Amino acid sequence: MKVLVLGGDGFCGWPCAVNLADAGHDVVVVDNLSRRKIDIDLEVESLTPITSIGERLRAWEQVGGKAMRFVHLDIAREYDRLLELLRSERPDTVVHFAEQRAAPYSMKSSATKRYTVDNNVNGTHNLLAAIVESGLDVHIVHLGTMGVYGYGSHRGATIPEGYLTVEVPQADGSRFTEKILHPTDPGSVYHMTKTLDQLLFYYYNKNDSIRVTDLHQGIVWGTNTTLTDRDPRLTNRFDYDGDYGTVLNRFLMQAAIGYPLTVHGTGGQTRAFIHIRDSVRCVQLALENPPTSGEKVKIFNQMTESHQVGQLAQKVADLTGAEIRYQANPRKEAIENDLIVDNRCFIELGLNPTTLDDGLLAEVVDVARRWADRCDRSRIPCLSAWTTRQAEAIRTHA
Ligand code: NAD
Ligand code: USQ
Repeated sequence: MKVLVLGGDGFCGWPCAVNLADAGHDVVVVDNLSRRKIDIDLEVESLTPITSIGERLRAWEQVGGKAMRFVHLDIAREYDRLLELLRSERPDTVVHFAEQRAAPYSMKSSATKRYTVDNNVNGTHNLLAAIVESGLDVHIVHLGTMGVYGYGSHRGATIPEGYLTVEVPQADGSRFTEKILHPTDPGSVYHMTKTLDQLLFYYYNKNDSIRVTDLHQGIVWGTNTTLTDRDPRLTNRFDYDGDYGTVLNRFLMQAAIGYPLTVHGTGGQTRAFIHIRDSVRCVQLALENPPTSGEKVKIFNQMTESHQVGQLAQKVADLTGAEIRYQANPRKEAIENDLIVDNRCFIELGLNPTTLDDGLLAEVVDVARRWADRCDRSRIPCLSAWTTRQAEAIRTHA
């Protein structure tokens, strides 16, 4: 298959692009390198040293992978070039990772809120409009988030894969049932953009029969896959800072450098997780099992397990002897929540979930130890506060 990987230089996108090329697909990586520029602005770097995109692609070709091409393009701002790219490449599938993906970054300031909305919503809409204008039949595989469902109380209900069957009462006392998009409840401006994406897909699927698979992905942990491990120049990025680092990788990195594990609030927040190797595998499964013509948007919950943040910290502490430090929560989020998730679609397609085993956790700690001297400890605290109230709480507890 001919595949465009939008955002293919990023944490999830790079190992995915390499995996698709290895599976024999004809891959074009499309990225505006904005993630690398944000690192420069934030004065922080991936814990693992990553090479330039050019070097990555040369290395991939040299170690025996099927060559990939690179197109430097901003999908949110360069509509005409995006359309031209679709017309010239005529892809079967576009895998769409190209969004600003950090909730704390999205909540830093009005400027980062506006950038996140402009970038994410325009990027997704440009892609949809360009596919319609091109007249091509392209399958979009989009990386969405479990966060669209929200982390309030689901009162013990299992979160279905995208759609909820509801009963609607009528004036005459009768009821009818309908399958609707699961209500959304975003917890940050970033998460809100993903709920808007979902609506854009719904509309373009209904109006123009665009084929879409929307992957509601949980928090990705781990760093390399067997393919990015093949050569140091292929190494994947490892975000650890307070804006881009995600919780489990942060705990593992903190344990590696002897920094107390930063649990927000009581640690009662439950979240969905998936290892990077499974994330890569899921994207391939989604791409190779497209919706049929006229089928409504396919929504898969791309996660393998749920964990409470405090329990994760305890598990890492037990494994490494790290200390845990409870912090004022910079986010406005439920202190505690349940999270039961249906993920049958991928299991039925053959996903064999990688669970949180000690060996894999230790592997991430080893990677972090190896690059510990690249860590800037001053960048570890999460300082992006959701409201002035949270900002004050962080200041008081500092
Ligand atoms: P990332 O920031 O590492 O990668 C995103 C890539 O997209 C970057 O290389 C960036 O330069 C590029 N990009 C952003 N805006 C662009 C634009 N307008 N035009 C072209 N390129 C652009 O993020 P990631 O962790 O790889 O996440 C990828 C996708 O997966 C995101 O959409 C994110 O919401 C989703 N996701 C990530 C996680 C996670 O834990 N990392 C979990 C669930 C969902
Ligand atoms: N948390 C801590 N300590 C930390 C960092 C985070 O306790 O040092 C807590 C947060 O308060 C939150 C939870 O851990 O309750 C998860 O935070 P996170 O930064 O790991 O994840 P999140 O902000 O939800 O975002 C990440 C990705 C995003 C993706 C999302 C999937 O950055 O792109 O969409 O995970 S999900 O969480 O399922 O919505």
